[in-house]
Amino acid sequence: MIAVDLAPGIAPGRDAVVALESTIITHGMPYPQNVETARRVEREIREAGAVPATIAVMDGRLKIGLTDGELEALAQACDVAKLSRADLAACLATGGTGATTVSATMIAAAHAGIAVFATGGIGGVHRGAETSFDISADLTELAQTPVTVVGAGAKAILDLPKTLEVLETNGVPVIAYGQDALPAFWSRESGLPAPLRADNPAQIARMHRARQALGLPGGQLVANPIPASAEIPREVIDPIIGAALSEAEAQGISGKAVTPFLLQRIFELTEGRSLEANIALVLNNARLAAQIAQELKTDVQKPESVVVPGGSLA
Ligand code: PSU
Ligand code: MN
Repeated sequence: MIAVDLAPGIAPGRDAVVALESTIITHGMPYPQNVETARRVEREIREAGAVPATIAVMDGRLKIGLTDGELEALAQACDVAKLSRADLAACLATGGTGATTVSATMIAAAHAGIAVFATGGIGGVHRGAETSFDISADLTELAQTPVTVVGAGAKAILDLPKTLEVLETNGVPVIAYGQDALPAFWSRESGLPAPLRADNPAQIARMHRARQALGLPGGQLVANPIPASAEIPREVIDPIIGAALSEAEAQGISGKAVTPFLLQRIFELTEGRSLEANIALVLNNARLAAQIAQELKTDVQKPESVVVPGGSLA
């Protein structure tokens, strides 16, 4: 048995709930901007009419929704484990504490009956994966756990064409929001077309329902471009990403340490601009996720049926 603590005020059957991850707090941003952002993201979701549920493991308990004190403790801790699908159960079984990545957050959200999750950007296929085999567990999670994940695309530190290929192979819909191009985290455009496009939250909710109606496992990735006022154009960020990647290679950084190392170095090399952009895109994703969660809730009450010869897929 595992201990699941659903915070008071979070009722996935009743409310439009948006799950939030905690690795972005512990490994993705420095203190105190990490906790400030976590609080602002929660506020943004409430103001948009939904209920936030930040997910983490604390002392062996799976927390769906954190108190402000827990958020602060997590943000200040410097030795918190980074939990993906592979580590979640072990952390719970041993009474540990850990921050959930996209994959572990999706598992916890689905377990609690939460269908929508907002993050910054998912992990993906790392550059050089043809030799390192470093492919984030986020991709295979999207293939099997029924949660709609709103991110600003995959992080631009990755090999984006390969990331799209793996998502395609695994049957994961990648839906650009309001544009044809795939966004690239800090930049609005990656130079690659997105496989799919949606222009409003209701369409995304219908796509989520249609997958359920077909009995398809897995979720979908909504790639929401960073607001134009906060973006770092590709020509500015690309050489910086290149420099950070060379440093990671020279220092032999590997495995779980790669993404946090790169985000920290890019923060330093951009003198904080990458963090400002990261905060703006997370808030933007939280707003969209709140709208999708509300649409999904209304959708449950008024399912839109798809008529097929001989029956209905609603
Ligand atoms: N989005 C951000 N910052 C982050 C992450 C997402 O804006 O730090 C985290 C997520 O938890 C994601 C993880 O799952 O980075 C990817 O790590 P890896 O590449 O090791 O799979
Ligand atoms: Mn990895």
